Amino acid sequence: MRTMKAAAKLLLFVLCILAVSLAVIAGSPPTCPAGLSSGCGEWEGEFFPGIPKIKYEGPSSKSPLAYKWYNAEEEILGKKMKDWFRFSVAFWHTFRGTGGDPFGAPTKMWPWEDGTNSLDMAKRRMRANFEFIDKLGVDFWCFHDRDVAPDGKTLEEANSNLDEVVALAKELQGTKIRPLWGTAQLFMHPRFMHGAATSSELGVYAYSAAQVKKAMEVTHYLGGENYVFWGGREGYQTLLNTDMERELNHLARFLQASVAYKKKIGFNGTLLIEPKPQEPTKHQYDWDAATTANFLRKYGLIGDFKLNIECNHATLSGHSCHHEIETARINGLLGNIDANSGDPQTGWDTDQFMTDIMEATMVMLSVVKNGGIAPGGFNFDAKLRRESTDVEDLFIAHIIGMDTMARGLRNAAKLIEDGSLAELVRKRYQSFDTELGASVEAGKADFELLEKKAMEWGELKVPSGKQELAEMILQSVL
Ligand code: XUL
Ligand code: CO
Repeated sequence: MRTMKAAAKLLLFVLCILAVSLAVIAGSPPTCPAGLSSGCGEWEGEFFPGIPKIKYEGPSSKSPLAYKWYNAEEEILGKKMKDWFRFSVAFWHTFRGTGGDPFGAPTKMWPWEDGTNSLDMAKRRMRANFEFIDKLGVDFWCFHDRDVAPDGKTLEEANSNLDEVVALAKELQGTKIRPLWGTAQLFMHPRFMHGAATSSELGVYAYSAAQVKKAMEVTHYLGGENYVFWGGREGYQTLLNTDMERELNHLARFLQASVAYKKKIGFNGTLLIEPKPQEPTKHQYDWDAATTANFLRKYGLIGDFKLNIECNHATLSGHSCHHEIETARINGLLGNIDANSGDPQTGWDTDQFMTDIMEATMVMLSVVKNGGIAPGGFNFDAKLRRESTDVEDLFIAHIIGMDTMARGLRNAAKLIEDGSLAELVRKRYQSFDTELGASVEAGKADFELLEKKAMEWGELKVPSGKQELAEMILQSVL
């Protein structure tokens, strides 16, 4: 039995040697995936062969690889479309999204992937990223530290991996492209299971600080215009084991230290907090825009931070995206938009590209009122569906996301130029455009004066709110 096993092993070995020798004689090892050069080192040629630079062809175009509504250089309301939007590609979804879900294996194995998380693979992916950005014709990208470079056995090793990939990114960016924002991924590794800045463990708090320090440095090095804090696991599962007040105090200290470090390294980018209500924790501390604004005020951070509003997070918190954007705007906190959407029937963060033109129009009405959101922009924190597995789907998804927002902007401009919606709103409050109304708004009308007026006016005839008319006006521009 033993000798039979040994003979079989020997036969296998001889066959292997034969296969490898034949491959060498034939000129290329048989194991190199398509697209890789012999020796399996560098990727040869384009990552997206056959995909042209995406151009504006107008609404009558039937090409899936052309913009129908987004025309980068066209001026709308006195600003080029590209300057209203400052569109950005999210590295994590576009280049690290696998299509895996809790019930199923990854479905996407892009041709340039070799199934590893090596440094070589990280560099190859980075090259694919910049070809994608160039063909899409956008100027920005967003990243987490751990999406772009492999983690290390030690923090030093992780930092050195990051330095190596970021040096290549800087070279590939050229003079035009830069990060809309960078961030640290403080949620994937098991060390962050109780949170990062709100972890019950001091060691994790320190590790998180070190990671943010480094991520901020590389964002600055790459010319990034903003830096994002999404509170990955900053929240709790039950108050039975949680000192909420202490955790929030820690979070505030962490953010204060980040402001100090930003100043120390001369990083002028805006610091952004991205609210989200649940997922992964049951109760995330940055629940929504209003909760986050209150937190920033309480801890004296309101002048140092703005908000990054993500549409899918907005709907998870029971608000519409435009409600969250408007809440941020009226508090002087509208910094950036993670442009995506959820599914109306699915109660989690599905991160879909936005295709709802009505919602996009409402969003853009707020953005226009804000005078734009630069130095922020629109980041596509959105991913392909698990079942969308063609390379061209990456382009099609971004094109429809950009065209939807562009239609939103065009519609918002029509509404503003038409003026009847603004007039409807103005009329609704016209009772305050009086002497008494002005003194109410100036805080000068006391209760005695108001009681006298109420008695004088008697029973009131309260006018219609005209919601359906407002909806009719909105629909007339879609
Ligand atoms: C998670 C999410 C993140 C942040 C960056 O829901 O939106 O991708 O945008 O950490
Ligand atoms: Co986001």
